[in-house]
Amino acid sequence: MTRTTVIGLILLALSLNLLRVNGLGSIRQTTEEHPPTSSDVKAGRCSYTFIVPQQKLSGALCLDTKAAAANQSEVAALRAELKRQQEQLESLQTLLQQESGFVTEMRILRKESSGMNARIAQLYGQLLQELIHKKDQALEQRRVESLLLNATALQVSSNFRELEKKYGTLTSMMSSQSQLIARLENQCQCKDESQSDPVRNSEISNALQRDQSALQQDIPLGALLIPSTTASPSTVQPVISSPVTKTSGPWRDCKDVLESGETTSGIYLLRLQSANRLLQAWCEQNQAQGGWTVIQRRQDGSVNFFRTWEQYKQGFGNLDGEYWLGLEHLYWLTKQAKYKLRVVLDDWQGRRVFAEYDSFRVESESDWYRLRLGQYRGNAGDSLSWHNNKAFTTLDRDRDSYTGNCAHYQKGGWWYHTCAHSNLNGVWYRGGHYRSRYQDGVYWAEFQGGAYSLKRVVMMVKPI
Ligand SMILES: [Ca+2]
Repeated sequence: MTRTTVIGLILLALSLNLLRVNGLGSIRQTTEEHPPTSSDVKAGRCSYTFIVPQQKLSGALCLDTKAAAANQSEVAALRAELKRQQEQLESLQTLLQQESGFVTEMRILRKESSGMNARIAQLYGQLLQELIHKKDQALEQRRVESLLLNATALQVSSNFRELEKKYGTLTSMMSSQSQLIARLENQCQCKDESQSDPVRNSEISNALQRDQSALQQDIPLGALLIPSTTASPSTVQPVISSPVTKTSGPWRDCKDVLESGETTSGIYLLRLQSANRLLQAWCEQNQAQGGWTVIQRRQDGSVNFFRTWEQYKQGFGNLDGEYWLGLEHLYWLTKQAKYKLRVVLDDWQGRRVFAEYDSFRVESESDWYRLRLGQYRGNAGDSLSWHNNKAFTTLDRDRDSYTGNCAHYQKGGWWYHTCAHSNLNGVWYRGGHYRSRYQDGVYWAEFQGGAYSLKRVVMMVKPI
């Protein structure tokens, strides 16, 4: 039931009440205006007294004035009540009018609300459509991405097959290069030393050494090709070369040679005690009072020092050029007596320095030709004591303290630690400062640093 209906019912009830009150008033009024009856006469003064038998009261009664006064006050009260109810009626009518205003306003609001509902429904429809559209777009995008991925996978697969082919070619070329090196080395052993071309030898050997570096650095295949000439890069074993000694020997070492009156530097035949083996070595008789047996020399990059354990054990190179005497020879040589080591270093600016150690020997092969060094003196700086008591490491025998193989990175065998303060068996770079991924030059860190490849280095020993 609406508010308006309720108010209407209230008004109806009030009107009925009013009618009831008015009716009663008229009845009572009628009673008041009723003409005086015989009882009114009885209420007046009587001059006569009659004695009549008591009979039952019948007919009209005399009106009591006090009661009449009471009825009048009741009427006044009813009128007041009537007035109050009329006022209430008026206020209710006013409320009813206000309510009518509210009703109108509510109708307007309802109308607006239904309009808004329609708008919301429309927007919802649009939104739904948009969502469906986006979903379709996402599906389409996924489809395109899938197509692209498939295409990429095909491309990658194709590239992989090409790389496999290239790898096969590379492996084949490496194999043929190894065969070529072996053939060249064999030819070199057979060839007369006097007919060899030192300049050509130097170039080819350096090329070989660089090529081996290139193999580690993934340089394209073309860079690995070397000229198929018959020139000799180096020898496996030290080779006899000029000058020819006047006396026959053999001697224990180069100090023995000097003491026997041979004061010319050159190649001499030595017989190592204990081992009772013969070998040739260059004797340096002009520097530092002479008597020095040269165990290693670098001067022009003519010999590849990136070699295997077996080659470092037996020795390699040219006795009048670059060479390594051999670890096994070093072991027997330094076993004969107490030797000292002298390292002579020349840079590309003509400066010469030296480092001397008051004792030097290497252990046997069973102890990996471990280095045993004495006290340093000299003006080159001490870059070898850090390597004291370290085993020898080559490309194929890793005995260094580094997780990887230091010989692999530094391109030569040495008594590596983790890895080196010096490596005189690295790549001979022309000009000093060199560019390389690794520190693989011929260097002595305390003299010119690790990124400087020295021009000439000699390692030599002499009994104390
Ligand atoms: Ca290692």
